[in-house]
Amino acid sequence: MARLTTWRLISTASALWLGIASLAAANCSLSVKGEQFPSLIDVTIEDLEKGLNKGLFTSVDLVKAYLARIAQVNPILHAINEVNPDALAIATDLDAMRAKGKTLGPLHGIPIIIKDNIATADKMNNTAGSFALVGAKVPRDSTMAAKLRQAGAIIVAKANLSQWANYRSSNSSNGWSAYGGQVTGAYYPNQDPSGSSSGSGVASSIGLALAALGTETSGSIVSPSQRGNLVGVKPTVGLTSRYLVVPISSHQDTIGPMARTVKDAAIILQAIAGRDCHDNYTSAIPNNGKIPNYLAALKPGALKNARIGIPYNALSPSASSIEMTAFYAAVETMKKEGAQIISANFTVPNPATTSIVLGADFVSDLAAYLSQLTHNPHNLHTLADVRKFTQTFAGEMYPDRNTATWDAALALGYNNTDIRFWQELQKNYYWGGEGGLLGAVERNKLDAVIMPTSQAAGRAAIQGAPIVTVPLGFYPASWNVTVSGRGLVQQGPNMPFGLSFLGSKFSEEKLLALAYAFEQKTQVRAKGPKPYIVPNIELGDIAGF
Ligand SMILES: *[C@@H]1O[C@H](CO)[C@@H](O)[C@H](O)[C@H]1NC(C)=O
Ligand SMILES: *[C@@H]1O[C@H](CO)[C@@H](O)[C@H](O)[C@H]1NC(C)=O
Ligand SMILES: *[C@@H]1O[C@H](CO)[C@@H](O)[C@H](O)[C@H]1NC(C)=O
Ligand SMILES: *[C@@H]1O[C@H](CO)[C@@H](O)[C@H](O)[C@H]1NC(C)=O
Ligand SMILES: *[C@@H]1O[C@H](CO)[C@@H](O)[C@H](O)[C@H]1NC(C)=O
Ligand SMILES: *[C@@H]1O[C@H](CO)[C@@H](O)[C@H](O)[C@H]1NC(C)=O
Ligand SMILES: *[C@@H]1O[C@H](CO)[C@@H](O)[C@H](O)[C@H]1NC(C)=O
Ligand SMILES: CC(=O)N[C@H]1CO[C@H](CO)[C@@H](O)[C@@H]1O
Repeated sequence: MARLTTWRLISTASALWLGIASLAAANCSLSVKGEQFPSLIDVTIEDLEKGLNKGLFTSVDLVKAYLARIAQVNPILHAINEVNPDALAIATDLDAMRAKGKTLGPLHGIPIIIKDNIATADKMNNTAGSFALVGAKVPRDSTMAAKLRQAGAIIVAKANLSQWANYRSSNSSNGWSAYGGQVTGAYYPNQDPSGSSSGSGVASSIGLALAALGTETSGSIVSPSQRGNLVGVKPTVGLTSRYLVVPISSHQDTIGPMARTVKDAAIILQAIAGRDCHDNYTSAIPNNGKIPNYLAALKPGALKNARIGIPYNALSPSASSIEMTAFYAAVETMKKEGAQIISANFTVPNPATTSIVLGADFVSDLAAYLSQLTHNPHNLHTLADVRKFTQTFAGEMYPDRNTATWDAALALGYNNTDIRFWQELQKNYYWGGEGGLLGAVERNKLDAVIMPTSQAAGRAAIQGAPIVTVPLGFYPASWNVTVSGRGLVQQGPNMPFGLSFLGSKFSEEKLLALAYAFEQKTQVRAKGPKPYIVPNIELGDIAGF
């Protein structure tokens, strides 16, 4: 009963204040200056580039449209923490450049949203969702923000997230942060958006910008990507710089794109990948740091003769039958496309887990991040300081949302310089290496391993290997709703899920090519059900019909 009421409230609110998809059905606004133009929920970088070059609209129009879309849905979805007060001014400058015939590349003048743990040296805060960091200042842009700007992208907003990238509490919820509230997904009212890049996933899924950046330690890009019917790239640790990104673990953290198409994800990855003297893990990038041309690798025929492994003994026996049925149908599709499907069992299918690596890394890495702040309003230098702040600042909702993850990390009594940490790290490297993904790839000479995205993240997290997730399917429209402790819908009608391609380190070029071929063949995103809530402001509303 309570559930019904909530649903009805949201539906009414959507219809009255926000305009749901059906209100836009006249399609006037899908015309811009007399030309048909795709909806901002479907639009690609190529579409936007064409429209900008033709003069159908400007980047200023684009920013206005996206800001209006954010304003329409954010009171319900809480996907955005802050919008960039300088976005229109930046767009004006980029428009002027374009008018003079100069562009910085395919992202020139394209609005992108970044997760609120990737710092910018501008008016926006970098909070990780915590009041502890509101008002804090960084010495310069994070390398991710700087690279986006160098490529001409407009950072239009910061996305809400599971607070501290889901590294604080044992009883919080996906997508909740003290600073931004509770993110909910766009495919069903009160949908669990998954996390921790929850707002990035929602923003990209309904077009609050062209796409978004997320961060992943274990699952935080691929999981909200699948819940938003998205393509998510979790790059090899070290392909993208973590400089001035609020950390969990230097051994596992990575930053990647969450987009609606493989092509868009590849273009964004191209812009952000690369060596950075501020993050020495990037020195592991092969070929002297030269990044492959990801876009050129995307060929519809890439599945032909590809060697695709399935670690049957590592698939969960309790997995959802809906997801597994779609997974095996995908295997048949790949066979038809000429792929060789190879049984590639892991030698350690069910490794023990350790919380020590992340805990000890966090103690060290958080302190290192805090030490770089040029303004630290609450004078917080260690995890112990942040914990104390969190337990005493009312807005942090302690103890309703506890600090159990930090309590455990501090109870270790050591950090990642201790021999006990290194012993645990070696176990991870074995489980993810020879005993797991990397061993299976090497023994079977695979191009990739595939798994349902719900089961993939941990298999690549512990040794820093890459994953690309693509849309795979949806729960049926008649599916019964299941709800978590904090009232978020876990499974429900039309909720999307994904397929993951996992591979050896720095094999993104290959994984993107396979994901592209699968996407082009199946078109799951385009053919599937639409989100229940979609902003109805389109470019025509801003630039003129
Ligand atoms: C409006 O556009 C959508 C998507 O392009 C299309 O499915 C729908 O049929 C159109 N509606 C009208 C009334 O033209
Ligand atoms: C950043 O936080 C400060 C509060 O310290 C606030 O005044 C400011 O508006 C925030 N910036 C943005 C862009 O929201
Ligand atoms: C990066 O630098 C740190 C400290 O200077 C060092 O401990 C670590 O081994 C280096 N890592 C890599 C991958 O080079
Ligand atoms: C792989 O694991 C599956 C499931 O445990 C098992 O049925 C199969 O025989 C194994 N294959 C090989 C080649 O060992
Ligand atoms: C990490 O542990 C070492 C050895 O105990 C200590 O000297 C150092 O201060 C610790 N660093 C942090 C950030 O806890
Ligand atoms: C979360 O856990 C803390 C104890 O660690 C407890 O006090 C609090 O009530 C819990 N919150 C909920 C909603 O159960
Ligand atoms: C949905 O729930 C109803 C009532 O509990 C049950 O009869 C039905 O079998 C369920 N449907 C599915 C698809 O699980
Ligand atoms: C830009 C925006 O809508 N920010 C909101 C983020 O969430 C907090 C808490 O719900 C609001 O106060 C902000 O206005």
